Amino acid sequence: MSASGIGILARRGLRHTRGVLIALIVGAAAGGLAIVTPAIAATWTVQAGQTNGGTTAADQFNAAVIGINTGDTVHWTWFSNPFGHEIVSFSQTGGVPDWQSPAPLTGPGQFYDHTFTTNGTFTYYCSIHALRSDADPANIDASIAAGKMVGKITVTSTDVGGVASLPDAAVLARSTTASGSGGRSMRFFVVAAGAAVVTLLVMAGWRKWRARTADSPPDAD
Ligand SMILES: [Cu+2]
Repeated sequence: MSASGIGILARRGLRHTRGVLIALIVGAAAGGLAIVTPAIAATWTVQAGQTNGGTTAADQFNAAVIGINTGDTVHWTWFSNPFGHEIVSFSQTGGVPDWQSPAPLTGPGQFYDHTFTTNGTFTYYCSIHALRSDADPANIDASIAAGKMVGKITVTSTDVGGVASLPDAAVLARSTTASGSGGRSMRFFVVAAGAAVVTLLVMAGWRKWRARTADSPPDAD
């Protein structure tokens, strides 16, 4: 093989190494995004025994209508009424509620948590102050308007950089935990910054590759 042939092979090898390096960097950035994005789930606090949309004692849920992301947790806490509030899902399997607090919440510090892992609209009621039929999806909006102790949760999947719809944002601003809302902004920031880095790397790699292809001597041997 001629000296120039070896030179061309060496150049090709160098180009190949750079291509692999750029691919590794892009892959690592994309992998980082995949790891960061699903790790953050929010917790939404709903006060049991507080006026819907208000701050005073009442046999209602303070955030009767909320929108959350798949994987988020709703955290019901006792606010008022020593007779207690029992959180029960409208949906049932074989006559048994799909989820419910193990016992009524009857005093300060008592809570019930449920994590929503599938998309959909979920309704629930306090079995001490409302009827199951009040939480029927056909009646839920009228029941909430009438001040009954029922609630509705809309769960939507998380798109990259997206957040859940917030149908009752004014109430949620008051009842959402700081870590929840902070987590959302941070997740959006990380995804946006990561996407920008990946785009820049791909553009730089493409430009370099084109420049080198144009410069290369023709394969004469
Ligand atoms: Cu109740």
